[in-house]
Formats: sequence, C-alpha cells, structure tokens
Amino acid sequence: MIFYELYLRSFYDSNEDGLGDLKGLKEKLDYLVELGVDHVWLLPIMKSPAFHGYTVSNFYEVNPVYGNLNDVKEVLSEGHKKGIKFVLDLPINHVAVTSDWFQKALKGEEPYKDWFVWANEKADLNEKRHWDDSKIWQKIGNKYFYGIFGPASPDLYFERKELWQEIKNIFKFWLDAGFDGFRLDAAKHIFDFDTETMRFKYQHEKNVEFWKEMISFIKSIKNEALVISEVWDAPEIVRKYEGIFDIGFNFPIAEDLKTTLKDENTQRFVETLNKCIPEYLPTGKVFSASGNFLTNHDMTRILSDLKSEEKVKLGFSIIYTLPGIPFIYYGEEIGMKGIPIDVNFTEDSQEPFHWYENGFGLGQTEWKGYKFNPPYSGNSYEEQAKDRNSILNIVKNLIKFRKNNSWIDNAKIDILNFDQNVVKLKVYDQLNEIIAYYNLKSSNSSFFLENGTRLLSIGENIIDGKNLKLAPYGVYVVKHK
Ligand code: ACG
Repeated sequence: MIFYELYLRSFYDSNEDGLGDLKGLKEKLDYLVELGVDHVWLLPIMKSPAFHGYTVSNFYEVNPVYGNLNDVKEVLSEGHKKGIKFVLDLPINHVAVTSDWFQKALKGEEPYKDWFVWANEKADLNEKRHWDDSKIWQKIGNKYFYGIFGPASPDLYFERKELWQEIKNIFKFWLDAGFDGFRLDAAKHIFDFDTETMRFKYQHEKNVEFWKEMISFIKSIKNEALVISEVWDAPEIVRKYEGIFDIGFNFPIAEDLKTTLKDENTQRFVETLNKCIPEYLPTGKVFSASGNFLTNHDMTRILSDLKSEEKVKLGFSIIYTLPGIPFIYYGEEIGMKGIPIDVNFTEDSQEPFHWYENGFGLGQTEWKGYKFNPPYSGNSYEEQAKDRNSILNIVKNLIKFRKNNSWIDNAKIDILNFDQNVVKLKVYDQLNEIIAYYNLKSSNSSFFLENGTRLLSIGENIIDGKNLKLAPYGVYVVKHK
C-alpha cells in the first residue's frame, strides 16, 4: 500500500479557472499510475469557504469549485479501474461559521443551538490551547463559542447523541459515492472539552467510544473500508487509541527523522527507530499500522526543511524501507518547497503542483502565486522527469522497490550495527530478509557488505569486493534470504 496525499485545488485544472478540480484529477490519474502509488488520501472536497476545506459548510455537498457528486463518482470509478483507491479526509470535529447548522444555532433554533458549546460565567475567555497561544473561545456578536481551531470553526458538541447519527449518515453518503475509506481529522479532539469545568480537556476514553461506534458502522457498510486516524501526539497518547484504526499516522517518526537527518547523527537515528517503529508494529502496542511520512499539508515541505536534495532522497529511502505504510505529500516527489507561517496559515506549503518548467500551461493551477516554487527552479514535473537522478525518479524507484517487497508493510526490524556514519538495519519477516545501509553523513563511508542480491542503490555507491563504499547520504539494500 503506497499513499499519496493529494490537494485537489493545487493539482490539475480542467476548466481554466485556475483551480484544480475533479475532472482535472481524472485527466491526470495516469500521473499517479506512473508514480506507482495505489492509494490517494484526498484532502477535504466538501463545500467550504476556506481554501483548505477543513471548515465544512455542508457535509453532503461537493465544493462547487471542484465539480459535483457525479464528477466524484466518475473520478473514483476511473481510478478504481486503474488500481487506485481513495480515502476521503472528513473533518467532523467542527463546521464552518457559514454552515446552516451554525447559522441556525445562532438564531437559537433547535436542535442546532445545542450542537455547539457556548461560554457561560465559568468559562475563562482568555484560555489558550495547549500547543500555541491561540484562544479557544471565539466571539460572535455578543456570544462566545468554543472553537479549538480558531474563529472560523465552531466545534460540534458530541455529548448530543443525535449528532452521532448525523455523522454516520455523512460517512454513509461518501461510502455510497465510492470512497474506500476515510482519514479522520483531529481524532483526539471530538471530546476535548469538559463541560463541568468549562475547560479544555482531552477525554480519550470518550473519543475511543465514539470512534469504535463510527468505525463499526463504516465497516458494516463497506467491510474493506480503510480508516486512518490523525492523532498528532506522543506514542503514549496514540496508544490509547490502539486497535481501532487501520492506520495511525506516526507523527513521532516524522518529527524525529527530520531532526536526525538535519543533525546527521547515527546514534539519534538508532534511537528514533527504537522509539518510533516497534510501538507501531503489529506486535507492538499501538496496533494500527504505522503511517510513515516525512511531511503533510500542515508542515514545512521537506526540501525547505532539510535544504539538501540528497538528504531528501535519503529521508524517502528510509520511509520506503521501514515497516508500516508509506505516505507522500503531493509535490514532495518533485522537490517543491514551502514554509507555512504556522499551523493556522498553511497555504505556503500547499502551492500549485508545479507541472511545467516555466510555471504555466494547460491544466496548471494558479489559485495562488508561487512564493516558494518560482518558474525554472528545477522543481517542476517537466524538469524532474528528464533527470535520471531527480527526486522524482528516485521516488519512483523507491515505490517500485516497495511494491515488489510489500511484505515490508508488516515486517520487523533489528538494528545490526552502526558507526559514526552508517546505520545497518535488518528488515525481516518469516520468509524474507533485507539488509539496508544508510549513510547519514556528507562524506563517503566504507562498510563491510553482507552477501546478497542488490535490491536498491541510491547515490553513487561503489562496491569493491566485500567492501561497500557508500556515497554521501547513500543508501544500499541487499536481499539476504
Ligand atoms: C488537522 C489538519 C489541519 C486542520 C485541522 C482542523 C486539523 O491536518 O490541516 O487545520 O480541521 C493540532 C491538532 C491536529 C491539527 C493540527 C493543525 N491537524 O491536534 O488535529 O493541530 C502539538 C499538539 C497537536 C497539534 C500540533 C500542531 O499536541 O494536537 O495538532 O501541536 O502543531 C510533539 C508532541 C505533539 C505536538 C508536536 C508539535 O510531537 O508529542 O503533541 O503536537 O510535538 O509540537 C485546518 C487549517 C487551519 C484551520 C483549521 C480550521 O489548516 O489553518 O484553522 O483547519
């Protein structure tokens, strides 16, 4: 299973309005086939006033800038024919201020007014959320509503059981349209508020109860549907959700791996693997498969972060040789750059997919001017496709390697050895075994090479008898069994 996180607005424009759309995606499915991915995580496409789509104004309507429900059905069915499955991002923790539900609530209409949390005298109107300085109470007219993600997104109040049924109807609606599963946004936030104290407070047990019921409903409609959770937190918190979701994003590995690559520190890499991977193995404690990734739409793009194409290739090589399910964020495969202002203003890491060398042409989306990916910067599909050693061609090789070795999804790992420069890792299951060598340093490095057939070589690596001379940031993988 190889996932591609796709942002429709930035992908491919079929009607020359500058915005990517569903018909555009249909036209470009072959790009995904060429890349080799078999699963798409589609960022929200429901009606929304926001560019990112995470504030939904109607859960049963396609954002008209993207097309209509028929276009959804067509692209999904065409994709299915080409071997691609689609998982829809469904942010159900909150709605848009412009949604009917919230507008009716503002007028005091039943039941909607009770679907939101309104501040009373117990609330501290200056309370901040725990990860940054944003306030959790949002003013509208002379009232305050609870909105953990800011003034554009009133949180739904899930103590109201009828909401649970409403959410099931939404899941059913999109499964019936042909989706193969969901990425469950902000999964730890469904119950993150204590009405007794009127304070922010995660209630993981209640979240677990909620998701169990939703997932058993989803699976009762489509047994093979995939559910992926976004719980952006430390492993001990993720563990509280064990056994519920098919895949859980491994945020710790994304964060630690990037630090490791920046520091070029093998000791830290070993610690990262020990800390972040076993937790998520099928035999580990988390139980959902580890969703392995380097970046997503909330984060600084990988090339802007690591500032070296070779390190980016090494980062992807690590992701594609580790157990779990690899995810790639659109544009990373062509070396696009982007640095969001912060998690509240992320458009700079969601720039138009760069199809053409000069930045413009048929299908090119132009909803946002390029700030980080100007014309002729080398990070367009056109330029990357021509260069044998481009990030694009390396990623394609890695995907091919991974598809030929899909057993790695459920494999185990052992760190065999490491020195100042190189880490040697065994990845294995009952039938298969590979040895991977990663050079974390900017200099060549020699290592004793185990017997076996070469499966992968990234960088100008040289074999001299039993000696493997790894190129700077080079990767070499042999099949051992
Ligand atoms: C999702 C989407 C995001 C979306 C929303 C809201 C949720 O991916 O695009 O925003 O629909 C928190 C939430 C996540 C949320 C991100 C943006 N992502 O939990 O669900 O914010 C800490 C916190 C996390 C927090 C993270 C953010 O614990 O909860 O994520 O910081 O930086 C260690 C710690 C770990 C810590 C990290 C980082 O790993 O263990 O706990 O995480 O360090 O410090 C969209 C838009 C927004 C808009 C909103 C309505 O992008 O602009 O406001 O919609």
